[in-house]
Amino acid sequence: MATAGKVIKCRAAVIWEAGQMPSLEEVEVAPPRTHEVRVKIVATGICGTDNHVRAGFFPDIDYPVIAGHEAAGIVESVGPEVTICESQNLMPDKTSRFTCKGKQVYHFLWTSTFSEYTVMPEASIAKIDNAAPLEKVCLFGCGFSTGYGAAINTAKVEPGSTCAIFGLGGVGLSVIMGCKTAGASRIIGIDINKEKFAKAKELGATECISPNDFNKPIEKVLVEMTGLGVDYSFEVIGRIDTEIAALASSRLGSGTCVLVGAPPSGSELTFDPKLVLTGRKLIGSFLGGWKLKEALPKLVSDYLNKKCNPDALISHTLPFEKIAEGFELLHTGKSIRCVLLF
Ligand code: PAD
Ligand code: ZN
Repeated sequence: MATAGKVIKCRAAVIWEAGQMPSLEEVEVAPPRTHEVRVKIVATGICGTDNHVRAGFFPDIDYPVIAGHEAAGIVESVGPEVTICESQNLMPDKTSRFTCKGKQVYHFLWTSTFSEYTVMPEASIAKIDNAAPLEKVCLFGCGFSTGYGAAINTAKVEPGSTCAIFGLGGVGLSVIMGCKTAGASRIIGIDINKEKFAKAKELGATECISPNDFNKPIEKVLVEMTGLGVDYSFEVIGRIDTEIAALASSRLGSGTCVLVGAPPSGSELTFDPKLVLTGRKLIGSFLGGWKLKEALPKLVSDYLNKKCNPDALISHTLPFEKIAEGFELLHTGKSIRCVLLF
C-alpha cells in the first residue's frame, strides 16, 4: 500500500467532551507500531455502549475520543512483529495514534471505528471470510455476538425453558435470537418503548410487556405470569433498578440472571441477599462469553451458511457523515442498529 508507514489524514467523528454529539473532523492517523494493524473501516454499527460514551456514562474514559467498536474493514498496513494478538483508551504502549487540530485524541476499546482509518492492536481484529458482506457482518463485532452469546454461552439456555429479556435494543433482540435458537419455549420481551415489540416478536419473543402498563413492579408481573419466575432473565439496558428487577424475576430455587447492559461506571448494585440465597444465580456476560478472535470467523461462516442472521437488526444505513443523525436515532429509540458506511 502506498500509504504504509505514512500518516493518513481522513474523516473521523470526534467526541470532544462527554455529553456532546460526535463532530466530523479531519484527523491524522499515525502508522501502526509493533503488534498493531491499521484498518480502513468499511462499515460500523452504533452500539448502545457508544451512546454511553457520548452521554458521559463512563467517567474513566478520557476525551476527546473516537468511539465505535462494531465494524468491518480491510487491513491497510501492519506494524512490525504482527504475530500475536488496562485501559483501552490508549494503545497498549500508552500512546495514541490519533491527532486532530494538533491535539491528541484518545482511542476507545482499542477499536475507534468511527474513523475512516483506525489503528488497533492485532488482538482486537479477527480475519473473516472474504465473501462476507462487510455492511452486514459488522454487527458481529459487538451487538449480535454479545446478545446471542449471552443466551447460548453464558446462560446456556435449555430447550423448553422460559426467558425474560429486559431491553429490546440491538443487543436484547440478539439475546432473543439466542434464546430461540436454544429452543426456549417462552420468551418474554420487556421494554418501555412499545415500538420495539414488533421486531422482538418477529425475532422470537412469544410476548412483550411494558413496565409502564402495570401498577406493580415488573418482577411481580413476571412471577405471576410464570408461577415461580423465569428460568433465565437478561438485563440488557444498563440500569441498576432493572438489574435488580431481572434478578428478582428469575425462578426461585434455580433461576439464572445474566447482566449484559453496562450501567454508568462507579454504580453500585445492592440487593437483598435472599434473592441469591434462595438459589438464584447472578452472572455477567461480556461480549457474549466468546473469545471473539477465534469465534468471529466461525460466526461469520455460520452467517454465510444461513445458520444465524442478524440482518433484521439493521434498521438504518447512513453515510458516515450522518453519524450524529445515527446517534440521535439510537438515543430517541427510533433505530435498532444504524450502520454507517464510509
Ligand atoms: P439500546 O439503546 O439500543 O437498547 C436499550 C433498550 O432498553 C431500548 O430499547 C430502551 O427503550 C430500553 N430501556 C431503557 N430504559 C428501560 C427501562 N427502564 N425499562 C425497560 N426498557 C428500557 O442499546 P443496545 O441494545 O445497543 O445495548 C444495550 C446495553 O448493553 C447497553 O447498556 C450497552 O452498553 C450494553 C452492552 N454490553 C455489552 C457487553 O459485552 N456486556 C456489549 C454491548 C453492549
Ligand atoms: Zn457494543
